[in-house]
Amino acid sequence: MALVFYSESDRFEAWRDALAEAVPDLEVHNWDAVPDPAAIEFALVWTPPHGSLRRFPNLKAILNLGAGVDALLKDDDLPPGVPIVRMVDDDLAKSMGEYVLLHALRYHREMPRMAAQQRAHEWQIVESPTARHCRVGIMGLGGMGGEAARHLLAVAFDVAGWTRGPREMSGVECFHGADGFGPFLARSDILVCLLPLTPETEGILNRDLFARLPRGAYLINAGRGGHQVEPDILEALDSGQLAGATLDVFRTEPLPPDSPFWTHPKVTVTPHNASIAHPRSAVRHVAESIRRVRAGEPLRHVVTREAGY
Ligand code: NDP
Ligand code: OXD
Repeated sequence: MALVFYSESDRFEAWRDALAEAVPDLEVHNWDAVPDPAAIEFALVWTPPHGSLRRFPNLKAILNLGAGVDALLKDDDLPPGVPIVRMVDDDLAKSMGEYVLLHALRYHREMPRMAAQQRAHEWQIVESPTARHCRVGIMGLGGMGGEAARHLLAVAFDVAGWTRGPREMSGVECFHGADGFGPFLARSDILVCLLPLTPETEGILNRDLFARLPRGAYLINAGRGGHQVEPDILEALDSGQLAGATLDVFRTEPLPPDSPFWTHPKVTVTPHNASIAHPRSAVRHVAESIRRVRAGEPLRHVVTREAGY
């Protein structure tokens, strides 16, 4: 059995070594060094070139190196019928939980205001209520959103989630679908976007949505840049409808040097590193998918191509 690897942002050697330990009898080949394409049964990839996976006629599974499969699904020439498995990993989720908790606490404790006061040598006491008085709304309660919710609940934020279909999660007020969207937004002092980018969610972070949030709400987007209507974010910040935004993802990445987000006083930019899959932990998920294929067991975390996630 053999696996081919493609990524411009993950290290082949690190994955090769992790796989050698986790699945010792698996042959692992880098993209440009595949001796026999017909022997390849697994593709472990992040945004391979358009149409290129067709080159492997015996693929049994495409294993995505990230949780989001939007970039992969842009390829309209993927091998038909081959299951696509998205990345699901404990460390990946926990890292996202930390990111969301960090920025929610920063807003809740008004750290941007404290920083401005410090720059102005201004000693002005600002009282923060405890987190249970702060309502956080998470768009998407999957692997990422679910773990973000658990991190926020651990410090007693008042947490709600919004999903496509009905969901239950202990301690979280759950909303779903179009009917649930308005009430969900109306109770989100801090809005967190952890949706996948799909035809339904493209451009969802727009002027209409911001108008339905409490005035002075905060936005944390670690989903995808494609969720953002970026001029609408700037407009909402400038009008005060949004008090601040923490953005990990952008329409164009890397963020161009002349983007107004870099210097906007109400914006925190992070370079799409809210959470990154590391082979030392994520190899378990890859090995488990391979084991399942070998054992003839159904794969888990398979993407529904039509839904886009
Ligand atoms: P999952 O597939 O586990 O969860 C997706 C969630 O989004 C589900 O709760 C789903 O609802 C909900 N959802 C999907 N479509 C809609 C819709 N139209 N309306 C309302 N809710 C919807 O994905 P993950 O949690 O693993 O990942 C989410 C995204 O996070 C990734 O696609 C990626 O874009 C981003 N990400 C970003 C990272 C970063 O570093 N910035 C790192 C990792 C991921 P339901 O439960 O009903 O299916
Ligand atoms: C992912 C990401 O989808 O890193 O995993 O964005």
